[in-house]
Amino acid sequence: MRCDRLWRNARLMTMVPGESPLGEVEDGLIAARDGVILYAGPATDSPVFDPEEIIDCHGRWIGPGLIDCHTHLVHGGDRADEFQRRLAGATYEEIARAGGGIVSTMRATREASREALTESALPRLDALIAEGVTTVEIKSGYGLSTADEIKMLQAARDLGEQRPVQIVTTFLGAHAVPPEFKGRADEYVALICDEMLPAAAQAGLADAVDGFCENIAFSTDQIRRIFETAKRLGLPVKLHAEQLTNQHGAALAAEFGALSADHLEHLDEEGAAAMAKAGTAAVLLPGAFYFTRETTVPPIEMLRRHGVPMALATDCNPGSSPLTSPQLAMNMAATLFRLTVPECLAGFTREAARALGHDKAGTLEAGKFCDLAVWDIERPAELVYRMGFNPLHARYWRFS
Ligand code: DI6
Ligand code: FE
Repeated sequence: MRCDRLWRNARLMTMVPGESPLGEVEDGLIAARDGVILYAGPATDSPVFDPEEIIDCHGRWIGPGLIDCHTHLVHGGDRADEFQRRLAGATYEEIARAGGGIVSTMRATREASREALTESALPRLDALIAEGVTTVEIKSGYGLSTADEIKMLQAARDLGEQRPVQIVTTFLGAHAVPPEFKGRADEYVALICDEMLPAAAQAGLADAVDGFCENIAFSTDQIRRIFETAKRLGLPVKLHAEQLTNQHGAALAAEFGALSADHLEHLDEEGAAAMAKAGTAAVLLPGAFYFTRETTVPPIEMLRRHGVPMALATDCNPGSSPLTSPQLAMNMAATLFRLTVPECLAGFTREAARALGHDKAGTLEAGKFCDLAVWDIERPAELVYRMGFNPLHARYWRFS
């Protein structure tokens, strides 16, 4: 059978659920054509291929390209000054209430052009790519006006033109109430539902709709209105839920069949049960937990007990998680949340794909996109164990 490329002499972590936790294959082979996997499995069971190019992996491990399923990669400026204020004692909530926080990034984002936003996000995207990332979700949420939210989503899409990576975009107009709507949050929500979200959807710029459900952001009633609009427009939803307090946002997200509920430090049993029933994934964000010095750990054991799928992401954003290392995020998930090595690796591959509703990535299987990360390691646990060391040998994204 003709194929474009064939990788041989590889150890595979296919991440296909089965007998071994990572779907390990000792003497593995992958064949791909037109950017899609034709075969991934034991060399002994492989059909005979006639490849254009053969890559000898010399026993290295190949896994699915990593998927960062929750980022705010596109934004103006940074918040290093705010970080310093927090070191001097101010809390995240105090800074947010005093007009800093998300709103200060909003100002910098509004001032930046679409091109400048793309330009400033490229080094962050390159950092992810350098660690084997092949799919990145990017949210809006720092423009907070129709034109500026559209500009952010366009900048995110532009990143996908400039690098060999799949960009998935999420509309997050309900990230914060912009200053011109101070004290009139309901009116801002009406603007989102009547104008912003329909405009983003019509322009084909939103793959999903997100919100920040929190006492310093939007109530469940307000999020419900936005989710109803998303539903009308045929867009899937997800939610920043129970990050700082328990608002019962996860249960609301589950009610709308959300792809994911994210953060979840303050999730309760009812929320977990609702998520399990709806098939809503938990996206855990240890970078934000670490950086904000949160002390309540997400209820991992409860999520396991209910069988809620767990994904991991960097949450790369200037305020609560200036993190561009999925490998460090895996280490943090293990160290701070006590996730197992297979849970960490699945969290950045198979379960991250699920959290994006992406059925063509996240595992090494025939029919999936040929998004591969080749690792110079002896055993998969090294990817979770090391801190600040990147063993990526090569990365393949479909045709490149
Ligand atoms: N939760 C977070 O941790 C980020 N957004 C959100 O809804 C924080 C974003 C920021 O501080 O800029
Ligand atoms: Fe976030």
